[in-house]
This record gives sequence, C-alpha cells and structure tokens, in this order.
Amino acid sequence: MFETLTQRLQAIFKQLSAKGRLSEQDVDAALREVRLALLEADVNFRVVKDLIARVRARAIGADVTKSLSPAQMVIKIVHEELIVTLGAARGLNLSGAPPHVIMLAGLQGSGKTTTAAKLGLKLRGSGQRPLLVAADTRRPAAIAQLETLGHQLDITVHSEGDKIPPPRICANGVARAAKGGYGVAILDTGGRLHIDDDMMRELEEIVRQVSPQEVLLVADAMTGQDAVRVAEEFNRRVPLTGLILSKMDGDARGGAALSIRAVTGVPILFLTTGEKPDGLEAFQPERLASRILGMGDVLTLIERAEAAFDREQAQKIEEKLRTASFDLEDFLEQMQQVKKMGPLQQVLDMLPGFQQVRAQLPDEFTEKQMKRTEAIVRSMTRAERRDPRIIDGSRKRRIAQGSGASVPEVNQLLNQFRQMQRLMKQMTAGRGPGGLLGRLGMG
Ligand SMILES: Nc1nc2c(ncn2[C@@H]2O[C@H](COP(=O)(O)OP(=O)(O)OP(=O)(O)O)[C@@H](O)[C@H]2O)c(=O)[nH]1
Ligand SMILES: [Mg+2]
Repeated sequence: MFETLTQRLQAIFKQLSAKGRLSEQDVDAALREVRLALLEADVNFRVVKDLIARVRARAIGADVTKSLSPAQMVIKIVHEELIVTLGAARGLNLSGAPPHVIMLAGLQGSGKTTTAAKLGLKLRGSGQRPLLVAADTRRPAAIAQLETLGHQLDITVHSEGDKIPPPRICANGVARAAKGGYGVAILDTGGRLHIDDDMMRELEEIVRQVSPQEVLLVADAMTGQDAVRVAEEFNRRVPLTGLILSKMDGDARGGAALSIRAVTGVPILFLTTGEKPDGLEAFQPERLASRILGMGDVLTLIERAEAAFDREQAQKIEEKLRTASFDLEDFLEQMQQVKKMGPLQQVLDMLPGFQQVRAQLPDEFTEKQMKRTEAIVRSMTRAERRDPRIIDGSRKRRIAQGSGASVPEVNQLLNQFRQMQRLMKQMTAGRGPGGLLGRLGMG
C-alpha cells in the first residue's frame, strides 16, 4: 500500500542523503518535494500545508546531532509530524456495564459487514462474547451475508428478516445481548451508494434507541479524498467516536488515512486488510507513519545498529553479501549481532525496503525459529557451514540428531538460507554506495 507516496519520498530522501549539511534552502527544496508527494498521494491540501509548516519550523535551525545526518534529521522530523497528524492510538471503549454496543456505519461496499465479523472475531479472541446484529434490511443478500460469516466463525447473529425497521432490530438485538449474556453487540447497518437523508435518519434513530458506546465509520481507504468528505458528512449527522479504515491492503493513494483523521479530528481505531476474518489490526500511528514513508523505523535501527555493530565486521559482511559469498558461518556470526539489537521481528520491521520482501518470508521467522536455527547451524561442522552444498542425506541426519531437530527441519533451514541469500542480493543490488548496510550508515 501507499506505493506512490512511498516511492516518491524515497527518491527525495535519496537525493537529500547525497548532500552534506542542510541549509534553509535545502530544507525548503526538500519540503517542496514532500509537499508534492503528499498532494499526489491525495492528502488533503489543508493537512499538507499544516504538516509542512510544522516540519519546516522544526527542521530549520534544528541541532544536527552527531549520530544523524541532516537528511536523516529531516526524515525523522517528517516521520514524527506524520505521527502527530495521524493522532494517538486508542482501543475500543468497552467501559460501563455490558452489553457494550458498537455501531458500524458507512457507504455501501465500504466493508461494514466484513468488518463486523472481523471485530467479532477479535473481541472473542480477547475473551468477549459478541453478538452480531443484522440491521441492513435494504440490500437483499445483506442478512444472509452476515449469517454466513457468523456461522463460519461460530458467532451468533441476531436477525429478524427485512420487514422490521432497523432501529427496532437493533433495540431487540441489544435486549437479546443483555438477556443472553453477550458482552458486546455489533450492529451491521445498511449502506447507500451516496450519503442520503434516508440513511442518516435511520442511523440517527438507531443511535437514539440504543445509544451505542462506539459509532464507528467504516471508510474505504481506496477512495482517497472522497473518504474525507464522506467522513465529514457522517460526523455532522451522527457524531462518530472512531474510524475504521478498510481495504488498506489495496490502497495506492495513502491520503485517506492522513486526511480523514486530520480533517474530522475523529481517531482511527483499526485498519482492515483483505477479505479474511483475521484482517483487522489495531491502528498504530508509528507503524503507519513508517509505512507511509516506506522506510521502516530506520532511525531506531540506525541507533541500535550503531550500538551493536562492529563497523569493520559490518563492512566485511556487506562485501560478502554483495559477492554472494555469505555462508552459514557468517550467518551464525550475524545472528549473534542481530540478537544484540533486540527482538528479531522488530529488527526486521525496521529494515528499509523490508516491507516489500516481507511477504516472501515465512511467518514463523521468529525468535523461536531463530533459536532452533541456531541449534541446527551449531551442530554443523565448519566445512558444512562454509559450503552447505556438501550436506548430503547422512550429514542431514547427523545434524538433525545433534540439534534435536528433524531432517525436514534441517532441509527447511537450508532452503531458507538459500532464499535469504537471494533476498539479500536483491536488497543490496542497486541501492547506491554501500548497499543495505550503507543505507544504515554502516557501509
Ligand atoms: N481487499 C479488501 N477487501 C475488503 C476488505 N473489507 C471488505 N472487503 C470487500 O469489500 C466488499 C464489500 O464489503 P462488505 O463488508 O460487504 O461492505 P458493506 O459496507 O457491508 O457493504 P453494504 O452492506 O453493501 O453496505 C466485499 O467484497 C468484501 O470482501 C478489506 O479490508 N480488504
Ligand atoms: Mg453490509
């Protein structure tokens, strides 16, 4: 997601990185580009203007610290101000006596019904007992859609057909939740193609009858500027307590997230991705800002890397990566270095460009995996680590036995290593002087 903005900003910052100290003119030149990139990414012009002004005020005359180059400093400030614009994170408000009522509103096709199921699943995961309420009587298949989802997830759906007015269905649903010991009622309301008075009156009536604790607008992130206008209109008629930005997986224009929050002042609670019921993530401003910049949490990584890495050794490794002579011996050494930098997943998330290759890495690429990997690599001989190609069937059995792993696990590791070598080559290729490590200030 956010490809346009990401690529644009990366190009700008690459130019910046090539220069020395930043003057006022440099800052302005850089910010002109940032402004253009944001506008092109469909960020609302008022939001852009405000953001740029804040960055400029901080960037000019800012102390350039020893550990950061002027370019890194500008990135850091843009990043921090993006976080400010995106607003603070907050979870669902589930205070007071149950049942808690969460109403989902939004235009047709924005993702309300899918999100209702995702929310239900998430709530159940945190120990709640949710009830889904089918309050969309307008679209013929809407009730069946929610019932199917509920059935798949084993979450109860309250439905009363399409002849009863939605506010009544909601009131009945909430009453049933109270009686049946459901902690949360999630109301799936009907959408329209455009904002219309009929829909708004219906939502107002539901709010009047069941006083939801959360009135959440499900806004399609792919609609860019339109989403801002829609959110403003909804908020005028039925005051929103939060936003859910849906379809963040498919968004090429990063403007929606930044703009809606800034223009309406309504906090973002969740982002949704994909059509599967587990595609709901809590909104984290730092992460989203990093994703918008497409740089991972570069600055943190630079800081930690400087603390943990031996510069000379890093150069040696960099050379090996580039020439593809990086072997399992080096891999073992690297693992010790990486361990010093913090939890692996965190380190990986901070790598610039890693978002693009992340999808190619297996999910279980985690701490536990790392320990197991280390055990396997340690039970290899030096010669095997230097040239894994010599590891035949009987060697695999010996390695498996020595590390308490199975032969398929040894195979998997060898495959992953080959895959990693390939990824490393991709990441270091054509990345300017110093490649990946150079970008981290270590080349
Ligand atoms: N890629 C992607 N598709 C999504 C996401 N959320 C929903 N969809 C898809 O978008 C379409 C519309 O989703 P619904 O949940 O039916 O939307 P709705 O707001 O309930 O629509 P109405 O009931 O017609 O008002 C469906 O095809 C969903 O599978 C998402 O996060 N990512
Ligand atoms: Mg629906």
